[in-house]
Amino acid sequence: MTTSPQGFTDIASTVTAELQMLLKTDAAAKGLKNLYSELMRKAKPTKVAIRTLEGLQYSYHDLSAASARMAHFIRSLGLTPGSRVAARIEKSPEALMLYLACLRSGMVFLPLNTGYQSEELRYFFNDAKPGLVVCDPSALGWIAPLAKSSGCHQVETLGSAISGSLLEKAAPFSDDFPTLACGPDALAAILYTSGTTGRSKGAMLTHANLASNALVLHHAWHWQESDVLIHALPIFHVHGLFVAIHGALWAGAQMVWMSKFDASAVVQECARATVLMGVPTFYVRLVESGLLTAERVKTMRLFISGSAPLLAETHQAFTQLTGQAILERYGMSETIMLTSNPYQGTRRAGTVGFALPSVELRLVDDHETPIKLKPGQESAIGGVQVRGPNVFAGYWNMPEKTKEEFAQGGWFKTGDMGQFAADGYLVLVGRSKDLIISGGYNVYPKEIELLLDDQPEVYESAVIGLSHPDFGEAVAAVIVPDPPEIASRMGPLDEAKILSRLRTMIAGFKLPKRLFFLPELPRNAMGKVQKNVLRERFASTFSAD
Ligand code: MLC
Repeated sequence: MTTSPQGFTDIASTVTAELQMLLKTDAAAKGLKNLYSELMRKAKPTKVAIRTLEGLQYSYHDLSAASARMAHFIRSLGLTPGSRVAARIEKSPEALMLYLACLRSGMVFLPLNTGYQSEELRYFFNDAKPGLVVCDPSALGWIAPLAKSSGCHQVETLGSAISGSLLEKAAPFSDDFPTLACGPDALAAILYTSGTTGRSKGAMLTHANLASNALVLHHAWHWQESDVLIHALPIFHVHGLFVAIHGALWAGAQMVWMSKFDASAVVQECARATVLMGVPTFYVRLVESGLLTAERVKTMRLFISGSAPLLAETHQAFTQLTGQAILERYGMSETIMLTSNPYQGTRRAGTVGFALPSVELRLVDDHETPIKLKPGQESAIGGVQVRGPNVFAGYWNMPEKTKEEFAQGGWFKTGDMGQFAADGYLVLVGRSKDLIISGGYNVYPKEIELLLDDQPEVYESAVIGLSHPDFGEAVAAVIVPDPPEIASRMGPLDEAKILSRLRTMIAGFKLPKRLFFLPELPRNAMGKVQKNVLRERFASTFSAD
C-alpha cells in the first residue's frame, strides 16, 4: 500500500487537519452540514462567479439567490430530502443553480448526459424513481411521458437561454433559503456509469465524498481566489460538475463558462484566465489549432487533463508550444479524484502521479493479494484499489453489485491495472474491465452489443475500441450477419441503416463510428471472442482521419 511518498508531503498535514474538522461526526463539532455551505464559504457576494462568452455575468449572490428560489420551489412540490432530481439539461449557469438548489434542500442530484436517448432515460427513471425531472424545453414532448411512465409526475423545463418553466415557477419565491444541515453521509448525487453487463449502475456520492475531495484538490492544485477557470466541459459528469466547479467555488474564484469546447475560444480566454481543465481531446485540438503560443497562455498557471489517458506525444507537443506542462490526474465516478501529478514537482507524461492526501492506493495481484512495494524499485503490475473519504457509498439499488466491487477492508476495485514507477508515480497500464473511453466518455461494449444483437440482420457482434487521433479511442463494431450460414455469400450489409436505428436508442458518443462485417468472430479454445485479434485487424481504421 502507498500513500504519496514524495507527491504531496507539503500539504499533507494541512489537509489532514482540515479534513478532521470537516468530517467530524459528533453532533457538537463544527463538522460538515451541507456541501453547499462549504462551496460558498469563501464566496464574496458581489464577486463575479460566472462569466459567459455571451457577455452575461453572475455574482456569488446571484448563485445564492437563484438557488434559494429553486430550492423553495422544489420543496413546495412536496419533495423531501433524499428525493432524486433528474436533470437532462443543456449547460447553462441556471443548470449549475439547479445543482446548488438540490444540495441546499437535501435532494439527490441526478445529472444525465444530454445525448441520452429514450431507452437510456427510461432505465434511469425507472431505477432512480426521481421526484422531479428537469429537461430542455425542446425535449419535453418525449421526456415527460417517459418520466410519467416511471411514476414521476413533476416535469419542469430549463433552457440554455434563461428560459423554461422551472425559472418561471421559482421566480416568486424568496432569495433566502435555510440550507439543510443534512450531514456528511447524506447523498448529494447519483452518477450513472455503464457496466460490464450492459446495465448502468448509479454511483451514490455523499456530501462528505464530494466535500473531502474538493478540499484535497483545493490544496493539491493551489487554488486561489484570484483564479479564473475556463470551464468548457459538460456538467453532467464528475469532471465538469465536481472537479471543475467545486474547485472554483471552494476558492471563491471565477469561471468563464463555455457551452461546449471550442479551441479558438479557449485560446482567446487563456489571455485572461489561470486554469483549464479538459479531457485529452481538448489538448489534441488545442495543439492542432495552430493557435497556441507561450505568449497567449502566459497568465495560465495550470492545465489539467483527465478522464482518459493523455498521449505522451500530446503532452510533449503542448509543452513545446507553451512552455507549460499539463498536469495529468486520475479519477472516476465512484471515487472522484484519486491521484494527481504534483503541482510543484515534475508532471510526468504517461503517469497519473501520486495518491492524493487522504486517499490510500494499493495494487493487488490476480488473487487479490496486495503487491508488496520495495522502496526505489518499480512494482509489479496489479489491479488498482482505493480507500478513503472520497470513495462512494455504493451503487443505487444494487447491494450485491456493491459488495462485489469492494475487497475486504473497504477497498474499492477500480478495474484499472497499474504499476508504481521506482519513484512512486502511478502508471495506468490497462483495464481489467472491458471499457472504451472515447473523448473522455466511458462506453461499455456490452451495452452496444446487446442492442446490435437485437437487430434483425445481426447474428452476433463484438464492440471494440480502436485508436482514434481525436477521441483517443473510438467505438467500432464487428458484426456477423444473420444467419451465419449465408454470411459468406452476403455482400456488406447496410451500415447506415443499422446505425440510424441505433441512433434513436443511445447517445451519439456510444454509436459505433464504423461497422465491420465478418462471417464469424475469432474465438479462443474456451469460446471467448478474441477482441485483441479484432483490435489488431482493424487497428489503422481511423489513423488517416
Ligand atoms: C461527441 N461525439 C463523440 C464524442 N463527443 N463521439 C465519440 N466520443 C465523444 N466523446 C460525436 C457526437 O455524437 C456527434 O456525432 C459528433 O461527435 C459531434 O458532436 P459534438 O458535440 O459537436 O462533439 P464535440 O463538441 O467535438 O465534442 C467532443 C468533446 C466532448 C471531446 C469536446 O465529447 C466532450 O466535451 N467530452 C468530455 C467528456 C467528459 O467530460 N468526460 C468526463 C467524464 S468524468 P454525430 O454522428 O451526431 O455527428 C470521468 C472521471 C474523470 O471520466 O476522471 O474525470
